[in-house]
Amino acid sequence: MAGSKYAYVRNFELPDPLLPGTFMLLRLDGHSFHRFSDEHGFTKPNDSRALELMDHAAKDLMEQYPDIVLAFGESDEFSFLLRKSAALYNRRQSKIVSTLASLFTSSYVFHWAKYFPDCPLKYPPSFDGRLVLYPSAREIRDYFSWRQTDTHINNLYNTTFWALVQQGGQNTTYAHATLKGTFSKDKHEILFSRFQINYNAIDARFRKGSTLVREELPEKTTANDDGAATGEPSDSGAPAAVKMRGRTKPRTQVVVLHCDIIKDDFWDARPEILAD
Ligand SMILES: Nc1nc2c(ncn2[C@@H]2O[C@H](COP(=O)(O)OP(=O)(O)OP(=O)(O)O)[C@@H](O)[C@H]2O)c(=O)[nH]1
Ligand SMILES: [Mg+2]
Repeated sequence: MAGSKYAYVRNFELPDPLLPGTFMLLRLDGHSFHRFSDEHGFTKPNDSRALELMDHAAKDLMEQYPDIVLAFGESDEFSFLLRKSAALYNRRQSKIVSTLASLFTSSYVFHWAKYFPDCPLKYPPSFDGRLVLYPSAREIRDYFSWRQTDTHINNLYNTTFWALVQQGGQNTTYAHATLKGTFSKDKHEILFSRFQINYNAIDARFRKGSTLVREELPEKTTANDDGAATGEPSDSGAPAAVKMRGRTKPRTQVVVLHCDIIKDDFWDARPEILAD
């Protein structure tokens, strides 16, 4: 089909394929959430409503994109791991990053009122996205350890900082000065001796972030005449079992955990996450 004389401009659109057979790691991060959290009155240091809303948007993404095998979120960011063999959008980088960032953002806005019933959105939030390729399981393990260590460092600092301000009556400048040069054990000590806070007893959501994985649902399906599963969707809205190429895939649902993902236990229990 002959194009118009203008159609040559299409030739300037360059392909941006991602290397095959590599893990894709997509990280989304709230744009200027320092301001957004202020304007919407997020509680300090952690706002459970805001964190649960982030989890909800991440869950929507995992339910829409089966190639996402793991997600980890803290503060205003979420990381998504896509399996090595993912063929999503022919592995076109901009298509993947822009579509997933867009769905996450619209989901965040879509569910906003459920989590902030008394606080209408003042302006539309946005999230940036970046995609990095990693060649092996080692980098993926280290990536998630990096993010969860960041969660720990930030949360310990913020928890101690806001205890000094909110309960200790220090102004923010003074609280920063109090914490300057302190080690982890010093912050634990300040929390415990001055404010009777046992850091390890703080909600695991704040200390460990949110980890989203797929878990198999207990068998609830009945076989019809040709052996195909006819399970009803569960209450959680998880998809029913699907018969593919002669075998029935187990029904799964996305669950939110607040657990350690640095040590081996989490990964040993879920070898499918790093499988091809
Ligand atoms: N009060 C409160 N603030 C939060 C919470 N979660 C995230 N934030 C805010 O969001 C910011 C996230 O950090 P960054 O992503 O580094 O900062 P940013 O302002 O979003 O800037 P860019 O990402 O570079 O656009 C934090 O510094 C906090 O100000 C929360 O639970 N409570
Ligand atoms: Mg941000």
